[in-house]
Amino acid sequence: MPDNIFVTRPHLPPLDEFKSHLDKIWETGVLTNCGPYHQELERALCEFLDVPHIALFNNGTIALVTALLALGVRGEVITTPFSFVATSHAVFWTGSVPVFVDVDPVSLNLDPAAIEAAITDKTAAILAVHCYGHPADVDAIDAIGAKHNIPVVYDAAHAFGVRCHCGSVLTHGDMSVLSFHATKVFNTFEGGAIVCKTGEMKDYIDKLKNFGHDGETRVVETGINGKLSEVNAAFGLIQLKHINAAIERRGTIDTTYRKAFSDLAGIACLPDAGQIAANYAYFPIRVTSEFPMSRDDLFYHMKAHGVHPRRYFYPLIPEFPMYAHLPSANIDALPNAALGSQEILCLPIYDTLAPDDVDRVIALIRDAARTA
Ligand code: T4K
Repeated sequence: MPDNIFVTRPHLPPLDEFKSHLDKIWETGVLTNCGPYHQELERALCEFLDVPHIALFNNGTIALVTALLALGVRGEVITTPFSFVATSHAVFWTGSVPVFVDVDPVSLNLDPAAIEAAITDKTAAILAVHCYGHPADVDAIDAIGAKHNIPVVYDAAHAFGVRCHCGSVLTHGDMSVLSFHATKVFNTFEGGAIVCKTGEMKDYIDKLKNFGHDGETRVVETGINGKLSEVNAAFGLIQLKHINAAIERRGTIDTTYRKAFSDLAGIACLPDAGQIAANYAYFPIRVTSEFPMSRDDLFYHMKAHGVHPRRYFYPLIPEFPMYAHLPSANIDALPNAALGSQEILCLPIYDTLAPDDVDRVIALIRDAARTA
C-alpha cells in the first residue's frame, strides 16, 4: 500500500532555523506575555499582509470571539451556514445568536441579497467568511453594514495573504480574523490574529486578550487569555521567510488539478473568485450528479486507496444539534449551502505534496470515473 496522502500537511521550515530562536528564548527566559518575538511578528505581518494593525492570538477561535466582543456585538449575527463550526461557535460564546442565510451558488460565500433580506432591528453584526480563501463579496457586504450601521467582521481564517481588486482582502469590514492553525497556509502550530483599523482599537484588543489588564494593578475589562507564546511567534517569523515559495508551489498544484479535471464530466472545480493574489489554501471540487459515483462514494473510495480528501463543509453548521433548533437553521431555506455541502470534496494541496502524489490523486478520480 503506498503512503497515505492527507488533505494537508503543515509547512515546516528547516529545523535549524528554528533552533537558533529557541536558543535565544532559553537565554532570555521570556516565554510569553507579548515579548520581543510577538512584537516582531506583529510588525512583520503588518508589512507582509499590507494591513495597518494586527493583534496576535493563540488561535483563530479566541480571536473571533474577541473581535465580536471588541465591537460590542450582542444580539443576532447574520452568518454563513457553510463554514467550519468555529465561525458560529464564536458568535455563541459572545452571548449572541447566529442567523444563518444562504450562500451564493457558485462561490459558496454569503449571498449579499440574502444578508440584506435578513436584517432586522435585532441584527447586531454580519460575520462573513472568505471560504477557501476566495474573497466574499466585500464591496456589497461592507455597503450593507454601512447602510444599516452594523459592524462587519470577516472570518479570514482561510485568507492569509489574499488580495482582491482593492488590495489586501483583510482591510475590509471593521475587522478580519486569521487562523494560523497547523492546517493553514501560514501556521504557528496554533495561532491567529485580528486585523483592525486603528491603533486605539488594537490597544483595546490587546487589553481584552490579556485578561483586561491595563498595567500591573488595573483591570478594565473582563478579558480573556488570548496571547500567542514566544515559541509560536518565533516559528511564525521563520515561516514568513518561506511563505511565498510555499504559496507558489500550491499554485502549481492548483493549475495541475484544474487542467486534469477540465474534461472530466461530473467534476467541477470552484472558480478562483477573481483574486489578484490567491493563496490556494484549499482545492475544492464539486462532484455533481453527472459523475458515476456519489460524492460520498468517491470520498470513501479514495480513502480506501490511501488518499484522504475532506468534505469541508459537511454537515452544514445549522445541522449540528446546538444550532438545529434555530428558526434560521431550516435547511430547506438554505438550498445553495445544502447542495455545496453534498457535493464538495477538498483535495490534497500543500507545498510539499510531490508531483507524483498529485498525479496519484488525479488518476484515482479519473479511474473511478471510468470504472464505476
Ligand atoms: N474559521 C474558519 C473558517 C476555520 O476554517 C477555522 C479553522 C476557524 C475559524 C478556527 O480557527 P482555529 O481556532 O482552528 O485557529 C481543521 C482545523 O483544526 C481547523 O483549524 C480548520 N479551521 C478546519 C477547516 O480544519 P480538522 O478537524 O479537519 O483537522 P484535522 O486534525 O483532521 O487535520 C486535517 C489534516 O491535516 C489531517 O488529516 C492531517 C493534517 N494535519 C493536521 C494537524 C492538526 C497534520 O499533518 N498535522 C497536524 O498537526 O480541522
